[in-house]
Amino acid sequence: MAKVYVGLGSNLSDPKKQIHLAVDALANIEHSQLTNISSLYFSRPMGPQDQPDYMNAVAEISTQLSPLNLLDELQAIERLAGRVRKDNRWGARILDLDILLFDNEIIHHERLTVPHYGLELREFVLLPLAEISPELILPNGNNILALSQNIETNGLKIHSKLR
Ligand code: ROI
Repeated sequence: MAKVYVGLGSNLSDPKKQIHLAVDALANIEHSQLTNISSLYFSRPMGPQDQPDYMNAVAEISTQLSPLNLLDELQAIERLAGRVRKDNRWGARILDLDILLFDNEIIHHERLTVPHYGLELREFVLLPLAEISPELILPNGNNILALSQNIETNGLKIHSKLR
C-alpha cells in the first residue's frame, strides 16, 4: 500500500458542496482507503485575482493503485463534477484534485509530476497537510511543519470540519 496525499480545491459551483462530494468520491476509489482528511479551508486565489475565493483541503489515502491509475481515478472524479480541462491553468475551476505526494516517490511523467510543483509554495496546501501529518518529511528532506510555519498565510482560515 502506498500512502498518498491529495490536494482538493474548488472555487465554482458551490465550492463547499464540491469538496464534500469529492471527499465521498475519494472514499470510494477502488483498491484504496481514505485514511485522513484535513479541515475545510477558505483561501484567497493564488494567480489572477479576478476569480472567486477557494475552498481547499488535503486528503490522505492508502492505495494499491499505481500513480497513473490513481491519476485516472482523480480525473474521472473531476469530470463527474463537471470540470472541463482547457487552457485555464491559473483560472477558476469546479474541482481540482492534485496528487501532492506518493509515498517518497519522485515522478517525472508527461501526465504527472510528484511531489506537486506548487507544494512548498502554497499555504492552502502546506497548512492542511501539516494539520493531518505534521511529522511528514518531503523526498528532498524538507519538513512539512517547518514549511507550514514559515509561509505567509495570505488570509487562509479554517472554515469547518469535513468529517
Ligand atoms: N488558489 C487557491 N487559493 N486555491 C487553489 O486550489 C488554487 N488552485 C489553482 C490556482 C489557480 C493556482 N490558484 C488557487 O490552480
